[in-house]
This record gives sequence, C-alpha cells and structure tokens, in this order.
Amino acid sequence: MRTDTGQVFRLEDYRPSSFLIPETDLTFRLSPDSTVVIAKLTVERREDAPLDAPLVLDGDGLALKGLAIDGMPASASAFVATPDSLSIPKPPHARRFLLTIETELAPAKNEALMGLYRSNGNYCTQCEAEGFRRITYFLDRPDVLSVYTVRIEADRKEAPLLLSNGNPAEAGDLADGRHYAVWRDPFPKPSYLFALVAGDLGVVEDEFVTASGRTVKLGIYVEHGKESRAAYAMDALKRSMRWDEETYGREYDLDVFNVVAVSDFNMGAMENKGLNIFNDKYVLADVDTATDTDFAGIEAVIAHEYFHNWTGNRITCRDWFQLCLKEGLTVFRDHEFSADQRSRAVKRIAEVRTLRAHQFPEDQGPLAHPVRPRRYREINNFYTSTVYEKGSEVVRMIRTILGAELFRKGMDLYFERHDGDAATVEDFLKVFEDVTGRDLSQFALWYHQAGTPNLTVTASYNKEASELFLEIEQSVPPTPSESRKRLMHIPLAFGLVGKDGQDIDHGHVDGAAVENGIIHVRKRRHTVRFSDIKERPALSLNRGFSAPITLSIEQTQDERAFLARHDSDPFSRWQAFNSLLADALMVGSRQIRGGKEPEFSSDLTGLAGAIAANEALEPAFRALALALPGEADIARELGNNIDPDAIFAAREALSRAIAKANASLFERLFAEFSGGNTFSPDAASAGRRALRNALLDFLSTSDPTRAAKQFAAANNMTDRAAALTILAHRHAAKGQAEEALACFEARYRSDPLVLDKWFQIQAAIPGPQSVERVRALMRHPAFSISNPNRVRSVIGTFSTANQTGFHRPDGGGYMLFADTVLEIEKRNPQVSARLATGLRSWRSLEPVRQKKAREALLRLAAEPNLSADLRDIVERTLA
Ligand code: B3K
Ligand code: ZN
Repeated sequence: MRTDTGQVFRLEDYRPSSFLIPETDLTFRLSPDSTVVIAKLTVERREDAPLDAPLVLDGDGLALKGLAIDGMPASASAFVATPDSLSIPKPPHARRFLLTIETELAPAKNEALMGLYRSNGNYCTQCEAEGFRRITYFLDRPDVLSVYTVRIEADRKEAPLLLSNGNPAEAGDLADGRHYAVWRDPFPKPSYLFALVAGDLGVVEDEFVTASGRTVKLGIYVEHGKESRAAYAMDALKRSMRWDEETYGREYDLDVFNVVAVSDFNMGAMENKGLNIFNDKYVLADVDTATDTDFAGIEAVIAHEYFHNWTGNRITCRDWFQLCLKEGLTVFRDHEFSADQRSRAVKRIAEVRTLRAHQFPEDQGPLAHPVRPRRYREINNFYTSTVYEKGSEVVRMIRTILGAELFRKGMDLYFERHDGDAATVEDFLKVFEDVTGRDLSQFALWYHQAGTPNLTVTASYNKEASELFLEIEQSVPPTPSESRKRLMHIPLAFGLVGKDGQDIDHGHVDGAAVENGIIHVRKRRHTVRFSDIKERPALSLNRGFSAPITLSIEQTQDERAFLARHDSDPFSRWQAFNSLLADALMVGSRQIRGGKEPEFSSDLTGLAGAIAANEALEPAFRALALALPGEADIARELGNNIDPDAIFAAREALSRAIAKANASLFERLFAEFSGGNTFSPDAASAGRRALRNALLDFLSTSDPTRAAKQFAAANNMTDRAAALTILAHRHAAKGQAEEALACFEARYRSDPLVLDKWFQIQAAIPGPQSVERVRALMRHPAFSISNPNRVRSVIGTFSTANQTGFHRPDGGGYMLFADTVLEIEKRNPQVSARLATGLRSWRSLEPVRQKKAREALLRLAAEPNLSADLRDIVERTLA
C-alpha cells in the first residue's frame, strides 16, 4: 500500500513528458503468486526535450527483476530502481531506444484490486487511474499514448481464455500444458486503458454490423452457468452501438468488442479499449435475480463504457485534472441514451434526484471541488459526483444554450479535430466557440468554480399595466479555498402558466437576454419585464432542471399545487409537488422536535391521491411523484442542526397520513396494477411495477399482509425485493419479516450478488438496533470484507441509507463505521476512502451527534500510516 507522501499535484504544474513511448510490447507469464511481466518499451525523446533529460518511470510497489537498454543488460550504475520509480539518469542519446523491463507480481496477494489481481480464480486488471504502474515501470500518465502488443501465457486448464485489448493476432500451445495468445491494439492509448483477462469463463457471443457494413464480433464473458443472465447486457450493448452511430455518427473501430464480468471490482466498470471489465452487478440480470433498477443500471453502464470508446479512448485526457472531459461528457451521453430508450421525463427526474442526493451535499460540504479541480493529493478521490454528474449537467447546459443542432456541430468538430489527442476542457469549449462564434469564457466558470449557485427570484405583477416583473439575483456560496466567486452564466428555462394551465406567450420581454424560453442570467441582478400579460401567471422556473442550481422563490402552496397539477413541463410538475412534500416534512420534523404531533394538510394528501389516480400521467412518473423526499434530502434542505430521528418520524407520519387519506383509492389502484402478466424489463412495465410498489408501501403503513402475500407470490425480483423491504422496514407482525428474510436467504444463498439485496435491506432497517444488526451481518458467512460489493451493501448502505442507525446519538454507528473503514483500509485504500466520505456532512448535524462524528473522524486521522487515499478524505473532511 502506498502511504501518504503529502504530495499535492497542481494543474499549473503540468508539463509534457520529455519522453514518449510510441510502442509497448508486453509479455505476461501468468501464475497466481509469481507472474513475470516483460515490457519492451520503445522510448522516444521528444524533439524539444534536452539531451540530458533523465528518464523517470512510475512504479507502485514493484520489484525489478531485470533491465536492458537496447538489448544490453543495464549496469547497476546506469539506473536507480525503487518500488515506486525507475530512473535512468543518462538515457541513450539516440532519439529512440529500447528498454526491456522485467518485473514480478503476485496477483493472488493483490487485495487493492488495482493493477493485476485475481477475482474468483480469474486474472484481471484495473489500471485507471494509476494502476498500470503496479504492473510495470512506465510513463503512467494519460498523455503518453502507445500502441500495444500483448502476449499472454498461462496454464491452459487454469486459463483457457486469454484476452487483452484490440484484435486477436495469434494463439497456440506451449510446453507443460501452457498456451499463449497475442493481442494487438492498433489505436494508440494511454496506459490506464490497458487490460488483460485470463481464466475460465462462459461466453455469450453475438455480432454487430456497423453503419459502414463492418462486422464486429461481440462477446460477454461471465461465470460458467450465468450465460443466460448476460442476454440483457448484450441487447443493451447493441442498442448502444446503434445509438452512437445514429446520434453522434460514431462507429465502433475494432473487429471485436469484449466485456468481462468479475465479482471483485472497486467501482462499476472500466472502459479499457475493446475489453471492458465490469463489476458483475452491471452485467448479470434476469427476472429472478434483478430488479428493474438493476436492469436500468446495466443498460446505463453498458452504454457509458461503450460510449467511452470515443469520449475517453479515441479522445482521451491530457492529465487527470481533465477527468470530466471524458466522464462528464460520457455521463451526458449515457443519460441521453437512456432518455431515448425509456421515458425522457422520468429519466430526467431520476437524474436530478441523484444529483441532489450526491452532488449537492458534496458541493455544499468540505469535499467541494470544481468540475475541473486544480489540485489533488490522490486522484482516485476525484471520481466524484461533481466530476461525473455535475460534469454532465455542464455539457447539458452547453446544449441548452447552443441548441441541439449547433451542439452536434460542435461535437462533430471535437471528434474531427481531436481524434487521437489527449485533450483538455479548453479544447472542448473551443469547438463550441468555433462553431458558434460565441465567447464561452463566462460559461467556462462552471468547470472552474465549485459550489451550487443560488438564484433568488421575486415576482411582481401589475394588473393595470399588464406587466410581470421578475427580479433575479445570483449568488455562489463560498467553498473550501474559494471564498470569492465570480458571476456565472446560468441558463434558466421558464414558463408562465395561465389559469387554464396553458403556457402564456410572452411576446415582449426586456431586461435580460431571454430566448427560446430561457433567461440567460449573467449578472448579479436582472430585472425581466414581461408586458401584455393579462392575468397573473404561475411561475414555472428551471424547467427540465436547465441549470444545476438551487432556487429561492416565494411561492404560495396554492401556486405550487397548481403547477403540480398543470405545468406542461413534467420535471417542473414533479418538482412542484416534491417541494410541497419537502416543506411539509421540514415543518413536521420541527414540530416533532418541539414535542408536537406533526400535521399535514388535506390539500397535500389529496393532491397525492390526485396524482396517483391521474391516468394522463405515466405510471413511472406517478411513482416518482409519490416517493417522499428522502431523509437525507430533508436534512439537506434544513441545512444545519439536523436530528435524523425527527426527520424519520416526520416522514413516517406523512406516509401514514397520505395512506390514510387515500386508503380506498390506493387499494383500488393497487388491484388495478396487479396482474399476473409475464415479466418484461421494458420501461413501461417497470413503471407499472414501480407505481404498484409505491402504493403497496403506503398500504402497508397500516397492514403489512399484502406485502407478505406479494413476497410469497412474486414472479420477479422487483416485486419480491420491494415486498421484503416493506416487511423488514415497516415493523411487520412479529415473525413475518424474519420469515421472509430467511426464505430469501435460503433461496439465494449461493448467489452473493443477489444476497447483496438481502444485506442492503437489512443494513437499512431504521432504528438504534441497526448498529448491532450490521455487526452481525458482517459476521455472516457470505460477507467478505475484501469484496467491494459486499462492503458497499452492508456498511455502505448503513452509512448512506440508514440515517437513524448510522447517526445513533451515542455515536455507536460512527464507531462501527470507523472500525470498518480501518479494517478495509489495510486491504483496499480506494474502497475505504470512498466509504469515509459517508461522514462528509457531519457539520450539519445537531451538536451531540456532531461531536461524536468528529471524534470518529479524529480517530481515523490519528491512525499512523494511513493510505494517501484515506488521509486525503479524512483531512479535507475535518478541515
Ligand atoms: N473510468 C472508470 C472509472 C475508473 C475509476 C478509477 N478509480 C469507469 C467509468 O467512469 O466509466
Ligand atoms: Zn466513465
């Protein structure tokens, strides 16, 4: 494990490398405990680099076994090798020379899951961001692009399958039951995109004919016996390939495209050129084992990694500060893909919910950073919601500002101009400036400035003059190390909704640039005057969530209820109702803290019923609308002095109130949406299941019998898991929950991926007992502290989705959390650091919990020899 050196990397320190490696030739002699890697690197001095420039290659925990320069063994005085670097102070003067480097690895002992490691007896790799240096010494930086030839040798029995990037070139037998395969990737790529897989896996094969008529062989590799569970992923892959051709004119470029599913993986998946490696959670699905959310997740991640082939691989990043260049853009592309495949409105609402749940607290807490950070200590800690999700929102705003046509023109220019490059955010913005002639420098602040901007809007209507005035004021709150903020360009989509629910045509406007239904806020204050407005309209602002901001606006409950019923923009319609629910919950939680019973208006509970019953709305939308804001959402809205128990109680009370007010309606709708139809994972069917399960949750607040029935009769995992969650969380009659949990466990005992749902459901059971419950789950035979999926299911769920348990006032949750983080830290720093972000909002807690949370953080900080990953998170969280 690399411990912290305290080194800070700065964007302004970027310098091109003095040396390049145009060709990389790797040989792997695989064995679990001593794999030999022979790297033949063609090194080239950059034309403008000085002759006396030393060559310093990156390493991480490496053991050098041999070094030759131009075929001659290097003398001991010619180089300095440490586990973390290989320096050649006086490299040959020739422009090009050949380095032959031999290293030896023990993949079976690699628990960090970076570099070459073992998962379920198979060999696999993960190199982004800096894992390649755990395989061999290299210029392990994304602006050094190389053409790779990879030869893999392994025992034929242990590893009949040998895969790497690019196209297969050669294969054959060797002595002693071993065999080999050679792969060649003609596209120059950075080392982080290198991949190798060797092992014994089943495969699902298919073909895709590209728009220009080339046939691509597709393969998805999974554990033997799970092939049928890869069918949906294959279908999603083919749809992604077609979509990228149709939407962006991007064709796939190799003869083969392989996806491998592994069970030990630090994140979701990895876009290695031609050989994507996936967490099996994002590949395996069928009716019996996967929920609708799982199916949607697989579709999105398959698409995301595939889309990286152009946005990430063909055009990569100059340095890791530019991470959003590939990630934000590729998230935007996968969001649009899912919107096209499913319901655009529902997808947009789901995106915003995710952004608010993850990115907003990041932006508003100690770990806030710009979409393009300027400094980092550990790059692994910057694969954040800000880089990904806010990064995607920024690209979306570019499209909103430019319009779809010019956006596409800019993207075409980006691909044309930068194919084969390691590019920057400036390069990306420049293509849009060039196709439009616009100056995007103010807009570029979205990349450079952290923090969630706020717009305060005040409306006044003058009936005599038929005029509506909007006063708009922008502010960007200070964030760590950025106290002064500059004014941003915020595209605010809006509508004025008349009494009949129709948008009012706002012909005459002055005060700020208003075009195509968008107010372009660029100054601190704007006054927008609409004339010829005959009646006071309802204001629908930030339609479609056109900008990732918070809005402060005085709006009556009636006005919001009106928008919830009539707004033509589905996002704003959802938003209007959701904000009514959030307000009610905030008031309710204050009442509870004041020792009162919370009260909810019949207007609100009635509106919930009206939405549930509105057949003009798609079921998935109705389900989303009925989902109460989460406990963490309410905490974020409240901002400080948070008491999670009060929020929880308010939420429970509102659930009961809505259920009670709509009992017979919900019962009728529940029956209407029940039906023994055969399962299909399509979005419309999933929407119907979502609505029915939302209704079931309400109905179960008084009587969990229906949930028990559904659990027993379910013909798909969505309904089964929903029923089990209700039984376990809603204090079902004694024994009912235990019985269902035992039944689920027995059924899926041998399938850890499915058992994760069982872990998650239990780790999220609210209440003070959950600390002990989670400790017990961690002793379950199926739990493993070295498997990231298990860790995320148990301790990850506990710390992010169990507010009352994790934030137990005596600090018991934090103690368990700190113990576990340290336990994982010894094996896998990346996972421990990610987990540790679960305490980032500690300052917004009420004083008693705040003190306990701080103690847990201080305990982590006091630990000697922390990894760079964890120390970085802990120190920034405490700062
Ligand atoms: N690019 C990878 C993420 C790698 C994370 C390294 N710590 C997956 C993705 O975003 O597609
Ligand atoms: Zn990505």
